Amino acid sequence: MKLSSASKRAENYPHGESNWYCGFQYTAVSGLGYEEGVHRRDPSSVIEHDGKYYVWYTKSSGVYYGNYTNYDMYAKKYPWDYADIYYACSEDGINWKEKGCAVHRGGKGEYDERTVCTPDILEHDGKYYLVYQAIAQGDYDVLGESVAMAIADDINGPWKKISSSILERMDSGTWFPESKGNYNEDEFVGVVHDPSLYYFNDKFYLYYKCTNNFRKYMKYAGPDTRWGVAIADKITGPYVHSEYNPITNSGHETMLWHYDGGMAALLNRDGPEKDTIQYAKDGVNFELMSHVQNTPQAGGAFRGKDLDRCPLEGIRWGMCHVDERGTQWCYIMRFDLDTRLAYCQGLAYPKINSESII
Ligand code: AAL
Repeated sequence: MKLSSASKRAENYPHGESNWYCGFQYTAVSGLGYEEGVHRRDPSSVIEHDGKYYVWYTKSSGVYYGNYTNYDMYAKKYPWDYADIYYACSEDGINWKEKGCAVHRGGKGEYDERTVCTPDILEHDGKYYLVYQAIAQGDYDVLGESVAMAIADDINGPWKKISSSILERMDSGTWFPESKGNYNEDEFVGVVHDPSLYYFNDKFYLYYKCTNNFRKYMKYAGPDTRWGVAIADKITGPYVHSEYNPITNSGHETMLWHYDGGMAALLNRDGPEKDTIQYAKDGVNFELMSHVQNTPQAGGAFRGKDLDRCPLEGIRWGMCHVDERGTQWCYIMRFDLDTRLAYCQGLAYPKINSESII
């Protein structure tokens, strides 16, 4: 008998713990579902307050022109262009009621005049912090977004914006010093997308998508998107880009959770390690833990308590979006760990009764 390469690999691949493996199922929701003429997308994490769940998301209306606009730089370019941040609340995570606008775009000449989108929420020391993408008026792809923050004492607002952005993108082409030979700097696009904020080891960790290199499409099993992290002592900053950025080689929208004194992360959609769950004891150096199936797009997980019950407790359920480019309107759904594929011992995952549409 001989041992094949695959069998040799299997000996230590990846960590062999089945309770990191899972799949996902999807449920249509009311209140945030498909609506002609309206985009709702990029939901935040879900948090609970007084027995109700809350979620924030990008909302905009009208058709958008993508990269085909030749070339009115003021035309709505993306579904998240000319957007505001809305929020909704629910008693069961399925029937949602839109409560209104949480954060509006800024006024003329302000750094967030053109759009505010893709929020995430952190509740910390009795206050609420929204982090989100913001961009000034001008040529969307040339300007690029920054990360902004708004703070509220009450979950329903009012939200007070910090006067300037809390994070700017890094200069293009400076993040891959050792791979200059095979990485064309001209094609590298540094961004600060999908901000997600956590209180970790007495500091604030702001994770984000740090590259968005669609021109290298499919080179690394999909668009070359990766994540970065910026760390601050105070929640309002200053946030300092980690020297280790990019800290992932894959993943589109960020979704992370606390587990066992470290940070767990689900990397979706793009890159050689797409659709994997990874774990970093220090929040920076991520190791592959499992391959997962049917991952949520732009997921925002419920930030529950007792996350140490099992590795996947932090993504037991949440909200995500459906974005069918072209003619469709973006909308929000609920995701749940697939009960058949979540091997988390001793934990009863909820059964969803409503119609599952994916
Ligand atoms: C999303 C996210 C960010 C991008 C855009 C809106 O899926 O990656 O938020 O900027 O698309």
